[in-house]
Amino acid sequence: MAQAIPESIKQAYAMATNDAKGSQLNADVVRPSTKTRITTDFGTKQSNTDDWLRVNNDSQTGPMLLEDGFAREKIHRFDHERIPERVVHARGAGAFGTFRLFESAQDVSHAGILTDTSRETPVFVRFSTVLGSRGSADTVRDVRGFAVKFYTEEGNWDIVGNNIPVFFIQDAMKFPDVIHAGKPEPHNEVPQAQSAHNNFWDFMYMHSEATHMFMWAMSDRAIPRSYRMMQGFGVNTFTLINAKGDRHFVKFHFTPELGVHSLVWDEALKLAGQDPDFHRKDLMEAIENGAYPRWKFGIQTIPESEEHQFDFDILDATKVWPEDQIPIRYVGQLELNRNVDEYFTQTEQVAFCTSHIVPGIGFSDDPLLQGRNFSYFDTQLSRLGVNWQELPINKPVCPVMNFNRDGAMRHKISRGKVNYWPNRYDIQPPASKEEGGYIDYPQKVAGIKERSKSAKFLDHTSQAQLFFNSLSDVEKTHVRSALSFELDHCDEAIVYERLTQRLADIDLGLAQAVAQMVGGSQPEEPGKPNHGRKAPGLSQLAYLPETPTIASRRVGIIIADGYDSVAFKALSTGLKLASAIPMVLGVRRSAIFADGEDRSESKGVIPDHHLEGQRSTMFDALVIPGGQNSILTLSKSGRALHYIREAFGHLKPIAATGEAVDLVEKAIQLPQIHLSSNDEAQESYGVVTLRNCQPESIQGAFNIAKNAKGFVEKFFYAISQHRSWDRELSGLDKMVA
Ligand code: HDE
Repeated sequence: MAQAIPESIKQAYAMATNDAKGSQLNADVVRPSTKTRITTDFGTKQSNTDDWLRVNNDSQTGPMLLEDGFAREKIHRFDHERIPERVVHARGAGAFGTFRLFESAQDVSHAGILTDTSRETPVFVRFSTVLGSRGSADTVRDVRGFAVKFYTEEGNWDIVGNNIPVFFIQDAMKFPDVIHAGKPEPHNEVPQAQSAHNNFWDFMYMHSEATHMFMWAMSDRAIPRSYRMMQGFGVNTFTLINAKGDRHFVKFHFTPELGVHSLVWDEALKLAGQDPDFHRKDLMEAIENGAYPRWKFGIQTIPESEEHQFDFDILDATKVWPEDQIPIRYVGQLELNRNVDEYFTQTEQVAFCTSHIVPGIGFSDDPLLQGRNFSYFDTQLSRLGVNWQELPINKPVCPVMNFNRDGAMRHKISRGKVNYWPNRYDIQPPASKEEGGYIDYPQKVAGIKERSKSAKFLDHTSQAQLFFNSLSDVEKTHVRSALSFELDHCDEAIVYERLTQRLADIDLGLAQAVAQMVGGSQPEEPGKPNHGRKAPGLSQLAYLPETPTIASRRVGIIIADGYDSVAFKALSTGLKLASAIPMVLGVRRSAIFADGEDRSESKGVIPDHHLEGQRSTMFDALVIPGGQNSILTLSKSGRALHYIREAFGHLKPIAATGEAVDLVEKAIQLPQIHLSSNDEAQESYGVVTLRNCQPESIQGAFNIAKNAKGFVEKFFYAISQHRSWDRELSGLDKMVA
């Protein structure tokens, strides 16, 4: 999948390592080469690492000797290679990058990272799914983790967020229950990485506070097209403290430059088998190709004095802060620009803690956050051991000076006669405020000790309605289908019966449609009246890139012998110029020759893949250049026809020139799709065709814009819109897939 890395990218890589974290990590990197030799863990060079020392007799293989310490060491080390996987978020992918601030937020925080616009702060980001084991598939329906470690000059700051802004529960104490209910069931360890089972939906019903979040989890947010195309949210309410000592409540946001895009469900299901590493590879491929993923970083802030002015509790993690009431202020940019050197030591051993904050940032009484602050540190102890903060990926870039000592696997060697404070030498005292010491906000606290929360926490439906009301029609349809899929996997009637009744608290039409599909009794009255309100920023269709772009989109170009080389070259060059990733898909992965190409003179084109090797699911769009013989071959190939049909069913843009227009017609067979019959480009439901393909009509400058006239422009614009939603709204996709 990875292409050769161009020189410019290598330079960017070198530059990216030239930061504080990069240089620190470089010192720890071991570089095996043809000049280095295998040694034991203790440095003795080894002459044979393949044959266990044994006693042979007359060239007959004899018994092995326990004496062979080299062999024993190799096996011992292997036996202990695994560490416990994360109890949640076990499956993930990570990358390094940079955070830059473009507007100081000094009015609300005195944190260096939020006030100093000249800084470039190194970061490590780990994306993950929640429910699956470490080896599970990337594209399952699930929440995605979005955990950012900022290596700031004042210490590590971790935002351990998700791609959905709310959570299932309001109190950390319920976390083990919601996770037990979502993970495979205890009696048979089924299903893997799925919420589609009795226990999950039973829990969703039993805890009505989960209603808002499960609506998000049933939306397209839970099947992202790429980690690079999803939002990140801190979810919990934190606080910011400015130099005057004023406190604001804050929510953190990351908004992707490429827009928010998802897979379609059938595609996600197929990808889970066809390429379980789809998201992991996508992230690596984009960074290797120099298409660095970027997010705008924003904050929503509420002054302390206004805490109680809202009809929801601002400390409740099952609620969003609606953007029409509390707008997002974008102040910075996150960019990922370097892949990891080694998965285990970096992506697996990275350890995030919500409790890791720096001066100028604080916690709130958000009951989920308070519990998280305990849990993350604790879980790292069992995953990595007590000295996990010394692992290269977790080490801050500023000095770490304290009297915490010893423990298993301690690396750091601290000099000196004293290991306590205060001491007779005055060694290593705490820092004053002026020296950058963390000063706790003097929050006044008084109350009754009890196990309950404020009354506003009891409203579990208003924002579930707000979310559903704010979705576009296609998104609403997807929620309905997702719920119908999930509840179809529940075989205990009480589970799907009760859940469909709960849906009536959100939207009667939704509840009735789902009940009809899954077999429950249809509610006749709304459980609770729908308030009818909507809020901006909840529908993901609102997050298209500001300027239409096809950067980093994977476009498959299908060819067989006899293809039209002019159309092929023009389109693949155009795609590259627009920073997309064209991939040649042949009927075989050995040389394919163009129409009229002399096989004795030319080496032909070596496709990147053949049609059986990579399926249509792995591409954002397809191009089929004409060429009589090529199209004759493809039209006799069931796989090629299925490729086009499947891409059509998954709402992907398809472009065809010359004879390939007939191929598309044969594959799709829908009179509703208008195909070009002359030298004018036709766009119809995301199918872009040009019958009489002249070189001048597919070459030259192009402008990715709505209502463009040219063939290439129309096709690129269709890709920039991600999918042809009209195709789905009119039901055409279901007639073909
Ligand atoms: Fe986590 N969560 N969580 N979580 N979480 C973990 O910590 C926990 C919650 C999130 O890439 C664990 O290091 C509790 C919300 C991410 O390494 C563990 C509660 C959000 C990651 C843990 C929550 C998250 C984790 C397991 C309820 C979104 C992966 C391994 C109060 C804001 C980080 C680990 C990575 C991981 C506990 C709820 C996000 C057990 C108790 C809400 C992205 O400590």
